[in-house]
Amino acid sequence: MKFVDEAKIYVKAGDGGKGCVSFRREKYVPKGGPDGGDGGKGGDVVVVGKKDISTLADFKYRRHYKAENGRPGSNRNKKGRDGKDIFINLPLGTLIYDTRFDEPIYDLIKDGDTFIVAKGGKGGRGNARFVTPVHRAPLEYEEGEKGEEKVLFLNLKLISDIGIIGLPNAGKSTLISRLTNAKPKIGNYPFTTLTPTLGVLNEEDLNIVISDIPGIVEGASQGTGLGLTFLKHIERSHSLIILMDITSPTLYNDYLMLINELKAFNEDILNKKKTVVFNKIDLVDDETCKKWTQVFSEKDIYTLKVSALKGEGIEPLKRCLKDMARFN
Ligand SMILES: Nc1nc2c(ncn2[C@@H]2O[C@H](COP(=O)(O)OP(=O)(O)OP(=O)(O)O)[C@@H](O)[C@H]2O)c(=O)[nH]1
Ligand SMILES: [Mg+2]
Repeated sequence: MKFVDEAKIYVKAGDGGKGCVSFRREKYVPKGGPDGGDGGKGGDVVVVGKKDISTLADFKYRRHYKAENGRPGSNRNKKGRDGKDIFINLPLGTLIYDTRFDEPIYDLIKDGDTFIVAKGGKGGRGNARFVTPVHRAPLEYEEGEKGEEKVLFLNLKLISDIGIIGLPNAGKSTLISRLTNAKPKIGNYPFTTLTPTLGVLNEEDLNIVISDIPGIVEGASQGTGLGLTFLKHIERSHSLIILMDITSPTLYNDYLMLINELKAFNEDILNKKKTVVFNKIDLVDDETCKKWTQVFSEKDIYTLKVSALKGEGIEPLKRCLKDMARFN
């Protein structure tokens, strides 16, 4: 299914049912008392967080969500039936905005989380409720309250502990498939990954969620390549793996470029804990590895070395990720 991470939908809660005006008719009782029942409540529109949904793709096709209206009250003090609620299932990490306001009204984080995005209207009162000692035969009743209606903007920002970022072809997808249960597409060409992927690394008592996003190229902040829109999916990660292809002759400049693009997107991202990892060490000699380690350490950047393909260095990396997760 196509990955979609934004959508706009219209939601309308049910209107309350109208109150009833009625009088009891009983044999031998010339004038029965009022017995008009209240209207039922309108159904709510409720959003539900679902861990098995990963995209907002459904909302490209269906944009209107209406809950049922409450039924009118009837005679013999019978209350109208309440309208049924309607449930909209959303992926975890969906921020929900009422388009009239800037701040989100809710952030769906946990599986099974629910939130009422539009409240159903209250049912109107029937005439039986207007009786007073001096007002025995009221004709008053209330209309039901209108249900809320809103236009919602849904903005999915995936929730992961650790995000993997790097240039295209650095081996990000190979690494996530080595560390977790994720099985993303891997290819020897740039932009193999077109949509973010989540995977879970189970280590002792920890479940560390890792995300793999499309590669970032120079000028991404200006829209080159796939741009930077996918970076929003690592905004919530507490730490980052910056994965570098050690076969690049311009490794340190690649790193600076990446940092610049991140900065252009959102400076806060640079405040996250970062681990720089050199990948593809199986393709270079020890000299090259030492040289780059030195270049980075002179800038106070500590680096780990792995071969995501061959599995070398993966255990130390896992230990490091575990510590990052534990002390975040
Ligand atoms: N020799 C070697 N090749 C690797 C290693 N890691 C990844 N590769 C290869 O590098 C190529 C790119 O790997 P991917 O995992 O698709 O890279 P990516 O960073 O996800 O690329 P994009 O999704 O396009 O940004 C593939 O041909 C991998 O087999 C490694 O440690 N050693
Ligand atoms: Mg990839």
